[in-house]
Amino acid sequence: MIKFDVVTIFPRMVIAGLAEGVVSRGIVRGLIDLAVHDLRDHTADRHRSVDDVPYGGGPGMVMKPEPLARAVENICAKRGTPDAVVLLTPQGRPFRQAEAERMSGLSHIALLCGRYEGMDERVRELVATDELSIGDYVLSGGELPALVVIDAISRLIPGVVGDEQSVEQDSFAGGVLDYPHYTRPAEFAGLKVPEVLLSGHHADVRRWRRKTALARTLERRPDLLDDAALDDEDRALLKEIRESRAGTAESGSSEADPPSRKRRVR
Ligand code: 9D3
Repeated sequence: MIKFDVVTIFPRMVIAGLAEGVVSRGIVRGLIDLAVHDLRDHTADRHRSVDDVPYGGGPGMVMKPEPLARAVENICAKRGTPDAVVLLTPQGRPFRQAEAERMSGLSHIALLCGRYEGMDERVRELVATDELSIGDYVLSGGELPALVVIDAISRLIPGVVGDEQSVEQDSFAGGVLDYPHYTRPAEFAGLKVPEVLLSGHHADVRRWRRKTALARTLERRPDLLDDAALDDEDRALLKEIRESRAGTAESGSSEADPPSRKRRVR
């Protein structure tokens, strides 16, 4: 059983985001214990203020430290002291699968969602153990990132995802992109499923999938290959891919990605 506590000024947004799918099932199955806390319930003033003007001037508002600190104290008192108190901020280290794997080994994680220009820096100094960002784009707050982090961690908890094999495969793929998937019919809109997938030759299928996965990764996300878990067969396949490409002119097509046949309307 893993415990999550989320602190936010938009509790309904967080609850709605977790009310369906894998996390919801994990909660129903008793594998995940999730509590969402309204930051305004931890204010002390008549107006229930959660933000104030920045010292030093400048645009926007800053989240006050006291309500956030009180919300975390309340979590400690009522739900136990979390193993991690995570601030979701654009300044955080990038949240990746390795981080999800590390955190899936913890028992209790609190997530604090920022809004406005950010949180008073003393929250980071006094209550946070980790600061995470989910990527280099500007969002309006930490709620969607908190949902992303909870989803990625939860699906690593045994029993949360129905099909344990698919979770195993994600880690087995060793940090390369997925291979192309096909289902029936064998021909759709004039496009045929690659012959090898119909052949019943399991070793050939496995090799084709690994090769197309590696070719796509090389083409779209070569950065992933630096950290990917590659074996000798993978390195041989990558050599084949690079060599078959060497003579080919750059034309937006490859064995991983045949040219798009979509008819574009201009
Ligand atoms: C427009 C304000 N920006 C001035 C440089 C700073 C800024 C403050 C707060 C930008 C975004 C936000 C709100 N975003 C988050 O709280 C956030 C976030 C994100 O925007 N992108 C990726 N990951 C995350 S985690 C939290």
